[in-house]
Amino acid sequence: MIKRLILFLFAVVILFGCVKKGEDTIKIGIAGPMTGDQAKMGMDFKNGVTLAVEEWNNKGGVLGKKLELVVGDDQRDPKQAVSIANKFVTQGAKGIIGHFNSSCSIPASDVYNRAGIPMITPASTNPQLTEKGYHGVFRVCGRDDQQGKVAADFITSKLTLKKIAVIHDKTTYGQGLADEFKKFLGDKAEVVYYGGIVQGDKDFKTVLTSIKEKKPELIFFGGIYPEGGLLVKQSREIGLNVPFMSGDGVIDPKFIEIAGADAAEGTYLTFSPDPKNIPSAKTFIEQYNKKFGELGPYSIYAYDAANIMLKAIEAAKSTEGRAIMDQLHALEFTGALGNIKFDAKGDVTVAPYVVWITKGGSFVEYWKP
Ligand code: ABU
Repeated sequence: MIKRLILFLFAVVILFGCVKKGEDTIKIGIAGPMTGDQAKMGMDFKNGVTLAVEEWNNKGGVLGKKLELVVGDDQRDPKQAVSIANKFVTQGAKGIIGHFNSSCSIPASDVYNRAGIPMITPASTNPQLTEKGYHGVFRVCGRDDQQGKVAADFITSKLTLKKIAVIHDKTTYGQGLADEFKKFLGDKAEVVYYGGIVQGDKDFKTVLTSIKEKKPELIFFGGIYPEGGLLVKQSREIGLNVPFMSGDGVIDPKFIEIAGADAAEGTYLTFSPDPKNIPSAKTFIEQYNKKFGELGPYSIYAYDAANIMLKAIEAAKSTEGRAIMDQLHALEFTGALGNIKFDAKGDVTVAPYVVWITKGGSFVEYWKP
């Protein structure tokens, strides 16, 4: 009997200890590809969110509690993303920053929605994410129906090209962006080739040779930098020297590294304007450079997304999911990128896409619609 009582008391002490420990911090999940060929994107997210969380913790945290980051590596795999999402739920995360790939954010958002946990993605641009009508799903980036239109307008009105080859990587983002681009081209240009490649493949010379036979004036690619870089490199190697254009999934120094600076010269990319020209981004950039080096394309988006989530928790005076979501919908946030306000779907009210060009081994802003 006494033995049983001791065991019972021991269990109560352990249980109490766990609950107490869990209540000491507010957990924020950060999800993206932390390993594999897109790890640079995951690490950019993690760095941006880490900086935000450290700043809040140095000021005492939120609601009198310190913040604790829990990191999930989805390896850009939708199944892994769902598993990470379920793990965050079990761990008691109160807000999620992620994921990077739309193909991960969309299925993971089903899990967060069921669990009543708000998520803000810094980078998932596929329209379907916020078209599901989930109250707690937000993005601080734009959408591919906005980005695809800017790319199509640039090609038809600025470059005035008429014969376009369109390639995508068969992912939700890549194919989605290619389709939006094609839709906005309409009858202003002829799509002489349309087809998909497989993410992770390394040799695209067969498909590029087929494209060369169609004599396109430009190749548009919907996908991410590992394949984007190889497509540019290999198209130059087979003598296919037409301009190459892609979207925000390609605008990272890794693209130039993979393609080679000479091959990448003159490639066009749609993305938002350079944060270096945004006065409110100055302090963030200095701090980030000091701690992590050069900004990645989505580092500042991850930083703002984390700050927005934390401000919403503070304004809600609660870590209850619905209360945080309501604040995310109601508030206007002033971040490193400037003012951010979400519409009823959870999209940003302003998404200013511009066209960039690769010049001398760097990216520079080139054209504004
Ligand atoms: N938007 C760039 C790549 C991430 C994604 O939407 O899949």
